[in-house]
Amino acid sequence: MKVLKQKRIDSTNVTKNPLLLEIQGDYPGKYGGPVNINVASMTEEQKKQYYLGWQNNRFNQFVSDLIPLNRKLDDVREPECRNVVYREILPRSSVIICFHNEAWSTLLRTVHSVLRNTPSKYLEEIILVDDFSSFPHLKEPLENYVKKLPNVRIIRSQKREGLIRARLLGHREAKGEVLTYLDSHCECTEDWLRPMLQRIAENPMAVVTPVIDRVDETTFKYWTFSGPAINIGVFQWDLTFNWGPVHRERRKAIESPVDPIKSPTMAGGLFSIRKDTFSKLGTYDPGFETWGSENLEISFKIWMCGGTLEIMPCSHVGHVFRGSSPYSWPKGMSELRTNGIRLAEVWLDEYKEEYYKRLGYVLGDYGDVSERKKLKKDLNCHSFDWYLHNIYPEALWVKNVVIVGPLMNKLSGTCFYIQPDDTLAMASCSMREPLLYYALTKTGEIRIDMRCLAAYDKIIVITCSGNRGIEEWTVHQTGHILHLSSNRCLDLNQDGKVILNKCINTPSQMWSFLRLEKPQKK
Ligand code: UD2
Ligand code: MN
Repeated sequence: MKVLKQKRIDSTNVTKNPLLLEIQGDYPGKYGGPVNINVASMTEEQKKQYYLGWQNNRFNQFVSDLIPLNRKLDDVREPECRNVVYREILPRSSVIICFHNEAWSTLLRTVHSVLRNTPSKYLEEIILVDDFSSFPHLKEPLENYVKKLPNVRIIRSQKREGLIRARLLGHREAKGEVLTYLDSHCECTEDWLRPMLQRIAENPMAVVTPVIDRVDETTFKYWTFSGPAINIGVFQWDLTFNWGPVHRERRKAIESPVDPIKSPTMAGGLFSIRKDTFSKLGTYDPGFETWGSENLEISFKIWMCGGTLEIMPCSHVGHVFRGSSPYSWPKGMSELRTNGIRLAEVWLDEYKEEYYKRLGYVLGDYGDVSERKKLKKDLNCHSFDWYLHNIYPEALWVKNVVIVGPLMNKLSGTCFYIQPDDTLAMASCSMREPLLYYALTKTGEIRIDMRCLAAYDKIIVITCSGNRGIEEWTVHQTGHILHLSSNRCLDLNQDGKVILNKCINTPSQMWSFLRLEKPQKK
């Protein structure tokens, strides 16, 4: 991208609205700083509010409420970003924010941050899509407040649609040439939209995301990622999204800190796309319920059907990441699996087997996907094999798998399990949980996706590094799993801990990969 010296453009459209003016003096959370509170010294009433805030949102609403809606953030961009020359004429964007029972302060801080950091000439409108919330503050109070803001309107679903169909409501209503989606707990930073619009102006099939920074769910501190700390989006074979490092080969293609970074997938919530491009690609599968899979669907589709997906390093938006979802799932968590199966059926070709193995081939009723398959055919899209070879070759390790399945210890009858914090434990083998599925590769790795079982002074799971000294294992007929470089065997001690031990003939050192046979068609 061309970089030249140029004076900064006026980047705000809000100087005349008193609600949007910057607050002077000191206040909690200024410049993205943390807000620490002492719960012990709170009144009983405050404590009640504090715990309720966590319960309703799974983030610290109490702290969010203390921070002004107009808090000023540091300019987190790389210095080079200030010198990028943008086209004078760029397409205008609708900003679509879907929410279900969002807190007042996080929702409106999202809206304020858009208005304060987007020149009005690029902002067609802000559409708030209420996905059938029940919180009273999101009814009339929100309506009255929004009337005082420029260019913001609310549309409401008539029943709980889930975030995917809520986004489709926004897509239908939007007037902008470009659509920019945001979650309802974001904070946009200085000039966040222009880099994305510019990329789309250069290539109408470009889909772009900002760098998604982290607004701490406890203190609301704004943590930014830049340079090598920027991760790309990837996926795992249980069809979940993950962040991944930019490997050396990819890095070579990036010449300057302002260059777009190609990303195999997107996290899902924050991106810009031309409205007609989104339509042409068949938007989202409307059969996706509540949450999940739409992010991988759109990612695969963009790459496989003629588009590009990139992260714009000069565009930064913060998002409150949280550990679990606070809202109800009308049809239960099994929707998540059904979404995944619909995704795999349509887009993964023969690779869907990898996912189904991990589900123990229990697919259930996932509805009709023939329309989606037709769409893929009509768009003349590349195969998933093409996607892997050309867009995400790091995932091709799956072709070298000897066996995949839960790894059971003969003595205990329990299976090896990596807890979400990467520590190891044993668990019931019948638990159908992706973190239970290990793959032995032809090169002697024991993998769970991009992570490898490794041993030096302890046994841990690390991002696979290709370091054979610590990551190479041999599985023997006897069931022994030998760690090659230390010449010791995987063992389960009396406390139920997985350790390395001198190899002897004992059941605690015997392991087997449970085979997951594909059921025969009746
Ligand atoms: C991530 C994405 C999210 C979405 C999801 C997969 C980011 C930062 N977030 O999860 O946008 O792609 O992965 O589906 O990339 N909502 C509704 N109706 C519902 C449920 C949620 O409108 O039934 C809203 C919700 O208020 C929020 C947005 O959808 O604004 C995303 O939900 P989330 O914040 O729980 O998802 P997140 O960030 O964990
Ligand atoms: Mn979110």
